[in-house]
Amino acid sequence: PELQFPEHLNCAAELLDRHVREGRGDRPCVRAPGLSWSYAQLLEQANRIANVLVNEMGLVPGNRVLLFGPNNPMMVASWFGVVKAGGIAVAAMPLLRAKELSTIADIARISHALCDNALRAEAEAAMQKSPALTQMRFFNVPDDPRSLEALMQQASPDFTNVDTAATDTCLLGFTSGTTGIPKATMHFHRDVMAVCACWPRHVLQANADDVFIGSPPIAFTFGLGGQVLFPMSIGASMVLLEKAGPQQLGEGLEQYGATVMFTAPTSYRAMAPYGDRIRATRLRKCVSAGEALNASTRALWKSSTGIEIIDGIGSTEMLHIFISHREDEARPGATGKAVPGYEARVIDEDGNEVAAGTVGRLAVRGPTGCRYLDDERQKKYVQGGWNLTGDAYLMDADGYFIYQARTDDMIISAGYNIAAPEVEDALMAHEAVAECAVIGVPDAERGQIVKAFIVLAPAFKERGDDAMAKALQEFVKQTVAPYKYPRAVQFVAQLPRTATGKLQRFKLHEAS
Ligand code: 3UK
Repeated sequence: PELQFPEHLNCAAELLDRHVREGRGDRPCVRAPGLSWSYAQLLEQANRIANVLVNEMGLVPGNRVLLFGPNNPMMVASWFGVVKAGGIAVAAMPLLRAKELSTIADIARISHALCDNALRAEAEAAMQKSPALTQMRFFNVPDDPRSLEALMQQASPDFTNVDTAATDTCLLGFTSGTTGIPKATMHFHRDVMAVCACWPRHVLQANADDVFIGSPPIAFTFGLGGQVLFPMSIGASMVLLEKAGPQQLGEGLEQYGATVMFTAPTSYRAMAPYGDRIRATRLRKCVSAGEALNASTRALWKSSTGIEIIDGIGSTEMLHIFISHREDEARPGATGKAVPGYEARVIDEDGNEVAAGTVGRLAVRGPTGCRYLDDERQKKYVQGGWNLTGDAYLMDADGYFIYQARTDDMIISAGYNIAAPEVEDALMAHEAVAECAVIGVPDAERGQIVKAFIVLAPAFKERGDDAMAKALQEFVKQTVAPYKYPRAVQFVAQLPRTATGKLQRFKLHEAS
């Protein structure tokens, strides 16, 4: 890929202003319930916000700006307003509460905030706790002269973008905290353009007529890329849904004629029963990331909708997807190959590449990479120029990367290495299992034993007894090596998850 960037680069100018300058201002850009903005209209909103930030809120380049709201047009306009003004966008998950928000505000030294009025109470409580956060305005407020919209009306629709360096930071991403502590990573204007030039161009291969839709929050770099940056990098359009559960996504496909969808494996499973309705929509490309896509979910979606899912592993640290595959290269159970522009390999504890077929630690490098605010963490994550993502992978003889587990989720029982997700996949194939999570728990004899937490499917809700546990154990022994079966089984009503839907295994460890 062409990854040479000029010394001066503002990614907002490339993703937004460029389309208007080159005559595509009337093309559709943002769709949401009751709203449709062209590129020119989004540009005007973003320019007004940039003017408010600079003239009314005293923003100077380098200030960190909290963006707090669900996926809606004002969130996107605000993101571009901040970046145009040379600020650093720090988007936070709408589910966060005041305490978590103020932690983020303190770690990121946030001074300014643009928040959705629906989240006003939490935002204001966070402001009380974080003294550096002094400037806050709310959007989506009807008839309030102090609202962001009211200030925007007074502001000029023109704005000269701040002449940022390609290596100036434009966003801070917070990891979702599967281990409990949020970590902040920096990304430059150049990084945003680099991710647009790699995976979307070489793997996704969408075009300007595509309509993107998806569930991940914009505050999650998966959502920011998939639903905002990637469509805009090719002059396509996005559908923004504040609530994007399986049902809303399905309705969104019908209502807006979306063609490219980004969501996670759980959501594909939930939508799969509605294959006939989905086949009647314009949906043509489906992307899964955030957690491993097992072979059965891939097969289920394919048989239901006719569409082969594009799987991809990405991370907040790397900004977006670095191992993936095109639809026609899909291999059930594999994540894919290194995205053009990136290199990936599997290494041992000493950093040496292991042979094909051997499980080891995933190491990646490319045009984007991890820059934690915290130097100690940084040293652990980036070693010898390679980013260690914390995932256990193996590469097969054909160069496909096959996910095993988070490195911490490899269970060692009586000397055997067992990857938790493999046992989970085996359990998921049983009709009584809606969701499950597997961990290793201490055991005097075997070191660790495999323990499964199981959420039963609605039809089996009342049957969480010993007989069911036994049946599930036998079922697993039929499909994977018997030593991997869960010796302990616990039925639970739900599993602990982060705001991005990731399993919080540490909470299960605590509960065991
Ligand atoms: C796991 C996957 C197997 C893996 C993300 C796409 O998930 C994203 O970022 P996070 O920082 O988490 C990163 C970790 O999640 N993971 C993600 N995708 C897959 N495991 N198969 C996959 N396809 O453990 C990884 O290290 O929350 C995903 C784009 C941007 C992102 N930030």
